Amino acid sequence: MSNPQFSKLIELFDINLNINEITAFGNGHINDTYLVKASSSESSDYILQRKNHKIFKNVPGMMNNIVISTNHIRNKLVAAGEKEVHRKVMTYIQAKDGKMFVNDDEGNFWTLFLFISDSCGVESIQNPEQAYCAARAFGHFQEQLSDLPGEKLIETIPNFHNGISRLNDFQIAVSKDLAGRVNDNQLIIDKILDRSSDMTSLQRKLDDKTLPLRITHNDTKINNILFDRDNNTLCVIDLDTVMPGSALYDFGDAIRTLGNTAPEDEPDLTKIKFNKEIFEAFAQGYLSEAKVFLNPLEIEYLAFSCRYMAWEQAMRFFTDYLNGDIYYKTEYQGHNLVRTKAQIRYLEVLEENSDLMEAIVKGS
Ligand code: ADP
Ligand code: GN1
Ligand code: MG
Repeated sequence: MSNPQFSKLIELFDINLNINEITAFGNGHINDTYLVKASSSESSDYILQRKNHKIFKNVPGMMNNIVISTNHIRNKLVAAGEKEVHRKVMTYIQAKDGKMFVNDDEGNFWTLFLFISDSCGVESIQNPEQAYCAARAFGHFQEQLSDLPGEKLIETIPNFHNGISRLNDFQIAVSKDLAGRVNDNQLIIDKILDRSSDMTSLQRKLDDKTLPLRITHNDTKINNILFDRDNNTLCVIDLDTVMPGSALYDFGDAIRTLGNTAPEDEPDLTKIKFNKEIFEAFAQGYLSEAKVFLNPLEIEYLAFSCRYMAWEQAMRFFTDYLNGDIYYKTEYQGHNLVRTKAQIRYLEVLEENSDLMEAIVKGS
């Protein structure tokens, strides 16, 4: 898309903005993100984002979720006398027609939100203090939304972290074998299936309501938190998947990236290790915020949730590989297979450390 086309889209939003430049930004796997720099330093910068409507099939519903949850958090921050509210919660800009998105000629959905200046995201955790702060931010986010009635929010991706439904999608992908990739990868299939009965127990406990549904973030990768220059957390971003879910998804998904000494697509499996100090700091930080609303069974399942999210993610990457790489952005041929192998190795590492993790949670 050319700059005049971007400018035409931005004009549809309800702001006055003289644009200096628009550049591609961030490295998410789903949406397309652009930084919109204002020509005057007096004016704020913005982020223009094309939402992936093949994945988020109900963008208006998703934006409604985001408005409800950010307004809920904003009201609390204002009531608490917070001075820098726009740095502590995301601010989405309305279009001139009152909607929270605009459409281009091809039917794509675009959203605009305030760029939080002097902030940075981190791709890999630097030290236990940072993990403690990140955990508090995710725990606090859940706490801020804990009194928001769940019925108000839709499921932006139905059954997003439902292990039974994910397993079903995986089994369909294996039986269809659309890309002819099953034969070479039987060991991976076995490793996923061997654990399926244990792993789907989480969903069974949600289905019979032994575990509660809450409003959760559902994509708690470390790069979905913004820090300021002094390493303090500012706010949780990437709110597309905020919807009813289990608190365990957020804890487990954060440890999926934070607790791993290597990136999620590390090809050298010997580099994948469990970072005990980071896990300890994260568990302490999370529980310092979340102990007030979690029930005992949720706390008991925290260490398990880390294995669950690694298993689920391995299965999601592999399902996409079998389907011919149609969901996640990939950087090279076989990227999803590399991601799958790295997630499975990480899952094995977590299994080797499960007693230690249980003990750390108990002591936190
Ligand atoms: P994706 O869904 O593709 O992961 P994100 O919404 O997470 O996209 O945005 C991509 C990156 O852009 C983030 O990792 C972060 O570095 C940066 N970013 C997102 N929102 C903001 C914001 N409001 N202010 C500053 N930077 C942001
Ligand atoms: C996607 O959009 P991004 O990169 O933050 C995915 C997550 C996965 C993650 C794996 C909507 O997150 O669920 O855990 O990739 N988001 C969606 O890196 O599927
Ligand atoms: Mg993101």
